[in-house]
Amino acid sequence: MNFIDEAFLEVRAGNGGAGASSFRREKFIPFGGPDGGDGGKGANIVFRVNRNKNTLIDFQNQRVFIAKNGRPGSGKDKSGAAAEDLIIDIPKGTVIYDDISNDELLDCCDDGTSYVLAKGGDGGQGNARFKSSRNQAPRKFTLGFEGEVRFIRLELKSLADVGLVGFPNAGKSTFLNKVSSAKPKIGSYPFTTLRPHLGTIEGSESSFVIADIPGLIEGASEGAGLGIKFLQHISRTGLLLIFVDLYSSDDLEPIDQIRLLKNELSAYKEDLTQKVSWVVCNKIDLINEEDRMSHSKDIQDALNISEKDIFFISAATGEGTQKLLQSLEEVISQSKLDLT
Ligand SMILES: Nc1nc2c(ncn2[C@@H]2O[C@H](COP(=O)(O)OP(=O)(O)OP(=O)(O)O)[C@@H](O)[C@H]2O)c(=O)[nH]1
Ligand SMILES: [Mg+2]
Repeated sequence: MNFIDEAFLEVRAGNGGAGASSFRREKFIPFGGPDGGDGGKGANIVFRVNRNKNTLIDFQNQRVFIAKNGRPGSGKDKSGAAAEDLIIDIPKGTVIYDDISNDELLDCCDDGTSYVLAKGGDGGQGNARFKSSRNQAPRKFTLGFEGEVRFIRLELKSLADVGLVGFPNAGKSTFLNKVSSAKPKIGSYPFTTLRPHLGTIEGSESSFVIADIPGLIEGASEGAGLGIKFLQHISRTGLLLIFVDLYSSDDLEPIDQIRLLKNELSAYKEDLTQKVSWVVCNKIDLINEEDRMSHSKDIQDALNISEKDIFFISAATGEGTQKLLQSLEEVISQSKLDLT
């Protein structure tokens, strides 16, 4: 299945039904008076968060949504029926923008919540409403009001606690496979991962979610490789793990990998270098203890990072991963506590 994380829609709420112009006509009642009822309200366009959806792919086929109009009023003081709301299901984590002003309209984070995005027009008034002492037989009625029309852009942003960033082949997917039940594809070639994957980690006391996204390369912000569009999926995470390949086939030293990755992160529209980030040096099974120590020292000196923010792991064998997960669980549960 394709993974689509952006969609452009036109939504048109229903118009209100017209009021009626009608007079009572009954035997033996010569001046029956006006009895035209009001029109019904047009349908709202409602967006509803649906936990069973995880992509915006449905909106590839349908981009225009038109809700029903309210029914017109009729004689005998009958109001027209209001039209039923048009409900559009979207995945949790969708952010809705006005595509014309670019304003953020809604951030749909909570399951099951519904939002009225375009209001249906009110119904018009029937002639019964215009009766007065001076005009006992008005013919006047009003048309219904038009429903709101909106041009919107949907952006799906994953709701993960931790994001993995690194060059292709650094072992991000291998790590997520090892520590969660998510099964992103692993490959010894670059860009094995083509879309974000989320994995839930069951810690000793609480659980949290890690997002694995496609690898970044130098120039990604200018479109190289798969670009930096996928960074939207880590833009809400509280913490980033910068994955470093200790056995890089490009012979890029860990500090150079980190610098290049940070350049790309800073080019994203929400400067992601402002986030808390830890360095995860992967593939320790392929290097000796001495090299490990010297890499640790180089990274600390060159990037002014404290030793506790650098982790050495082997995603393949699992060495070091438990310590990393425990530290993640601690800071995440702490930050959740701070928020409440
Ligand atoms: N020896 C060793 N190999 C590893 C380790 N972690 C990953 N690999 C190998 O590195 C290659 C790339 O792993 P992936 O997990 O697909 O890398 P990725 O970072 O997800 O790559 P992209 O999806 O392309 O961005 C695979 O051949 C893995 O088997 C490790 O800890 N030790
Ligand atoms: Mg991958």
